[in-house]
Amino acid sequence: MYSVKKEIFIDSKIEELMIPADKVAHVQVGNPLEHALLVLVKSGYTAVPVLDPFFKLHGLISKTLILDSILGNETIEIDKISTLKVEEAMNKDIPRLKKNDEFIKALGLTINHPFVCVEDESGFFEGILTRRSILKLFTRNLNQQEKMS
Ligand code: 4BW
Repeated sequence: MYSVKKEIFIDSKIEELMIPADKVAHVQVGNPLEHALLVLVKSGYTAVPVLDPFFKLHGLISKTLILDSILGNETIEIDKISTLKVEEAMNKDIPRLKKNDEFIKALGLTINHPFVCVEDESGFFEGILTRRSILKLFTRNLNQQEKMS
């Protein structure tokens, strides 16, 4: 029987687990929703971070939020997709992490969020921590125990 060692909670560093900003697909606050939808469809992701031109983190945008914002009473108002801006549809109320936050905080946040944005002290975007990288960490740890037994 294998168990998760407590060291994993102490030694795991958000900085080492996160995907750095330059590898994260993102859109900008002023982009039309049409552009955001293209980025989401082409990248294959459900949601991506929203930044400003200085790389400050503002929120996230998802395919669902885009569809919701162009939904009329009984029709989809497709013209809105080129006039509405990302900042009008994005979710601003998102969880945020700092690189030096404790791993246990990140673990808790990824229960309800597939990824959590990491920002510096001034709110500049540094990357994302995904549920995948946390699951990989636990799987690697359990596999190591299996090899050693
Ligand atoms: O294009 C993909 N490549 C790979 N390798 N895996 C993918 C890709 N698209 C989806 N996946 C897998 C991942 O396991 O499906 C999961 C759910 O994707 P999502 O949420 O619903 O688009 C992925 O899980 P994850 O790696 O833990 O990522 C969680 C969420 O983080 C994704 C997406 O919203 C965001 N994300 C991940 N990598 C990203 C990213 N957003 C922008 N840029 C990235 N590089």
